[in-house]
Amino acid sequence: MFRRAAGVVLVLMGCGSRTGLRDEHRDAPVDVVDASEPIDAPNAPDAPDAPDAPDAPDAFDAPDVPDVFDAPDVPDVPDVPDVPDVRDAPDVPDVCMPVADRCGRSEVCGNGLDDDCNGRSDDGCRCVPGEVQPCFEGPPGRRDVGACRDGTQRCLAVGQWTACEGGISPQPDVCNGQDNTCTGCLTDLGCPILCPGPGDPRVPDGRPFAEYPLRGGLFFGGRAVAWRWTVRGGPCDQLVTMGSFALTSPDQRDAVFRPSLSGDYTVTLSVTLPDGSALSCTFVVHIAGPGLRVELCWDRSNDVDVDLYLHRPGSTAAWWSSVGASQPTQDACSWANCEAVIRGELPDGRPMPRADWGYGRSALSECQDGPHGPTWRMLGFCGNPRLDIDNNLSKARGTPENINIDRPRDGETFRVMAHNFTGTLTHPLVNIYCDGRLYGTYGAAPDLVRGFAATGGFARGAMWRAVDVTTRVNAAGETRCELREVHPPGATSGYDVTIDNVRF
Ligand SMILES: [Ca+2]
Ligand SMILES: [Ca+2]
Ligand SMILES: [Ca+2]
Ligand SMILES: [Ca+2]
Repeated sequence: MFRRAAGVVLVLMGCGSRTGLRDEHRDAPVDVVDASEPIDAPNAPDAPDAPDAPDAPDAFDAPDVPDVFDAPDVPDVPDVPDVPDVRDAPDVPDVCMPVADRCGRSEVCGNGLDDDCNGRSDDGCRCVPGEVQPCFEGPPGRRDVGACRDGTQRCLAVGQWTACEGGISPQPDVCNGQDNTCTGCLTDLGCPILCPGPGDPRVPDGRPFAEYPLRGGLFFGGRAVAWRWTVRGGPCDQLVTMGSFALTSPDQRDAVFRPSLSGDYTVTLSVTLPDGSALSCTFVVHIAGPGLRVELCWDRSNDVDVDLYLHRPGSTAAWWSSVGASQPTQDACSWANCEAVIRGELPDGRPMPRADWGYGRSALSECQDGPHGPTWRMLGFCGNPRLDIDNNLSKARGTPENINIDRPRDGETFRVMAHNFTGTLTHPLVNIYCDGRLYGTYGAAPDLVRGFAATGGFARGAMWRAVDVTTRVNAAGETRCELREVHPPGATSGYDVTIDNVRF
């Protein structure tokens, strides 16, 4: 503990007054967005002019309006591949044929669909606790049609799926440029607000730590008296005080969203018109970091220090050489050997070598906008593996913690462990993202990790071995993951939490 505290002080002295993630956000240059980011891709539309343009209602017809506004004007666009029961006469070509709902008599398991159209996807199906799957809680035929978009559902410890959360399911239609009913028939002509659906170039994928401009003028070109942006994030955002993102100028036409984690973020824009009426858009922004991203958060991230460890594949060495050891072994990536500044020490007092598992270093673009960006820029590379955020209550608090491997190899297995450094009882939560998709979440309510506290001060204390992650990387470099939750030795369920036991 003392050694580590001293290390923290050194870091602070050596690297200036970086007192927390929030300060990092404030200090970041406003124009960080550069041409390499997807937001500014060449085909991204420009924001229409200021909202007080004299011919505001006609703004969408202006010649410089991006093409995307014209897309919804085509009434016959929806491609209806298989409509088994065509009720309308075939001699009415101008009437849009809604997609078939494809409701069945029974639920089909494992597809994330509500096959029997009872309002719940994969209800009654068995699943592996902790796993997460994409899901859609509308009629199966409307999945990915119009505004509809998948959410995710996670498997509870009882082996059943939660409700589908975070997606967009069919809604009564409102005039907003979207096919809200998700039937493939868009009737939204001349609407005052034009909301984006999946795949819309106005809402490209983003990357962790990169600023994501939210430009209200892309969606509403009329006169407004008030703007309001809200963002809802992933599983950790229900737990940590600072959340997985920062949102600046949320009451302006143009706001900036800055995510620190992979995953799907639900963004809502609300616009108040001069007559007091309101319009709104809700859409999903996908933030995709490459490779494997392990994220840890806990419910007392302001006053309890928990540390994330990722074990080197091909080794089952203990996490520490002994219960009384002051430094972890080098077979894991952690605060000791994976941050921009190395804080771990060898027995002779020299700094621990940086974790190197043979992947090569990553380009600066992977980490330079993160909380340790200035130090990584001085080094000229991003570590790989790398600990991007260490919530250690001095440099950062109220944040999640995460470890990334930007380019993992195929077929390697990594064990994820959380260590309660402070010792005070808290409930940790681990999320596993691969190529930006959430594959698993462990420790979320109601399946809290129990007994994650240690008496007796700063011995090795409470450790939770959460999950073994096996990476599947194809020839194109795409990463999928297979997860196996870790249970106590000999058990087939339950969390593997130990006190003062440093075994793998
Ligand atoms: Ca199903
Ligand atoms: Ca169902
Ligand atoms: Ca609509
Ligand atoms: Ca920590």
